Amino acid sequence: MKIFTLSMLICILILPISILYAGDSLSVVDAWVLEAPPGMKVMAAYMTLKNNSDNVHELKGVSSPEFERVEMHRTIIENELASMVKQDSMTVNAGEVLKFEPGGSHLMLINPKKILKSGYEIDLTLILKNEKKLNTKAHVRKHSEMTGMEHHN
Ligand SMILES: [Cu+2]
Repeated sequence: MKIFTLSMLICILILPISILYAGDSLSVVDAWVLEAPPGMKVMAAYMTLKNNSDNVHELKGVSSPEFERVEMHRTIIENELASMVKQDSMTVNAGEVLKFEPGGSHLMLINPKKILKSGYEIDLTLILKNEKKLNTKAHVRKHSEMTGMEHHN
């Protein structure tokens, strides 16, 4: 069919262009929040930051309308004990990927303004150096929905 071939052609043409335009930017992919038990005052958020540019990008902070405040935490293991250290900024070097993931760096969402169950979408605003902002949506997931995790009952 003609329409089909045409749309295929458009797709083929658009794809390399969008990759090209991503060339000078920082992108955030797969942001999600772990559902917390009722009454919990903090939730953890995870995401992947991709720096497709030739410049260093610096994340200075994160905010969300659903929470009082958001902190960036790094997990450090010392004497077999894991502890979280608040970070004032996090760097994504040129061409590199920064992962916020369970057991590693994460966002700490503090004091939710309402109960946020799985399926809910949370708005996150990443504040970069030069006051540039990057918005993303993070889906709340149950522990059993964690990527790469099998759920057995
Ligand atoms: Cu933390």
